[in-house]
Amino acid sequence: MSAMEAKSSEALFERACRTLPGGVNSPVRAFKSVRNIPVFIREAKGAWLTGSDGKRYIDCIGSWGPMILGHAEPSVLQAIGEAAAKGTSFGAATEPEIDMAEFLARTVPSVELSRLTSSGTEAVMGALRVARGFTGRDLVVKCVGAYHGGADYLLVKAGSGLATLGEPDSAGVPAAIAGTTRLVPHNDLAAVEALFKAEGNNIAAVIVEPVAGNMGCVPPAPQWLEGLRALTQAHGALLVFDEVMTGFRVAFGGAQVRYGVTPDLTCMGKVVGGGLPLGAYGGRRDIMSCVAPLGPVYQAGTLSGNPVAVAAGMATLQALEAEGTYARLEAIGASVGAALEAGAAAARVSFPKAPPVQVQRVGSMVTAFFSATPVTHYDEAAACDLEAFAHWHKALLDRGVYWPPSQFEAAFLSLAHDDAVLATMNTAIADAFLEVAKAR
Ligand code: KE4
Repeated sequence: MSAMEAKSSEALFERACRTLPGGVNSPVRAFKSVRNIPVFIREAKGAWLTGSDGKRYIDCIGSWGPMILGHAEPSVLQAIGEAAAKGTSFGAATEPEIDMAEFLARTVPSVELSRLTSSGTEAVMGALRVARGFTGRDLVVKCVGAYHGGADYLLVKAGSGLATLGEPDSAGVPAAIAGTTRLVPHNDLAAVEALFKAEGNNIAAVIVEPVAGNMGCVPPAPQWLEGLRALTQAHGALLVFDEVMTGFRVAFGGAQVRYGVTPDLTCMGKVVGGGLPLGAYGGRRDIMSCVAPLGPVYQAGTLSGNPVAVAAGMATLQALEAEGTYARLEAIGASVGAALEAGAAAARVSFPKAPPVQVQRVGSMVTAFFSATPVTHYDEAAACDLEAFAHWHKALLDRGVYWPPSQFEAAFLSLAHDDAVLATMNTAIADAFLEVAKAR
């Protein structure tokens, strides 16, 4: 333990709740859905987090995706230091922003022009405003259970009446705004087809997480992405891939490379910022030419393209371009996926009443669903045994593994999860399943 004295998460959480809503700056961090209090983190290195009390954890969240190289990676820290030494923000054009735009144009199939933002939410808002401006249409289609950041018209749930009509899913979202969104079940092409038949001439865009991560990890059903590509093309709507989570996570260049489907617009965040605030949206030249000051769609940001964030992002992306990176990430993901399946199976052999588990994984993002059947859309995720998940999450935490505190999130592994880390982690996974099974 360094010179800093140990501080319990309990004490820090109590103090935080006096001046921060719910004690956090983003809801999922509050551990509410696992009925626990958040672990306050003091520092991190590689695959390891150190709590405010000095306890160490193997990190399976990676700041919700960005830390794919591992924490405090030397090349990233050096890039940040060198950039910051030249000044942290100019609010002016800089060459590093051109370097990043050229990198994205070279590596992401859908991107010819791109605009940098400071978050994934802003990237999505920019992309969908461009889609509406380019098509002159108002409606946006999203999947039930998908999360695309905090824009009002995306914080919607399926209406009880018209199954597809968006209703506010957060206080403060006017019904009129939610009403510009239509909802379809994830992986349900027939539902999208029906919607286009009914309102196709007013649909500006379909936005999708090509691999859903915000209902837990749900891979695209066969022909789902291809079908969306064809339907949007046929009806003059734009296909928007929200690759904030999957971009440079499931493949170099994103899910559009992994699945061979090229959208009209792509939203990025997380990994492209290397742990600093940076998002991006980009696409076909004719579409992105709508963006101000070139075109009539306004979108701006004081810190957009911030030189320190761009430095962190570029260092991360350049490291990911190294030969063998994604083979290594696949092997790491496969090791954890196998440990999850083996641990759950062994627990059921010892205790037949143990809750059933479905492991769903794409590359280095993975979810253990406490479900007897595979999860292909949100309703099936919502039917999971959330009690069992919460118990399992705490059992992992007690064994030093920091897993996403929600059944509806994906775990993210990093290149720093080496064989020694995986051995420790996979043992904890097996023991946690046994603990849950015994309690049944
Ligand atoms: P940000 O505004 O949080 O950078 O990105 C929003 C966003 C957009 N699209 C997708 C597919 C996303 O997953 C996200 C953000 N993801 C969540 C985790 N599920 C971020 C964690 C949080 O909200 O604290």
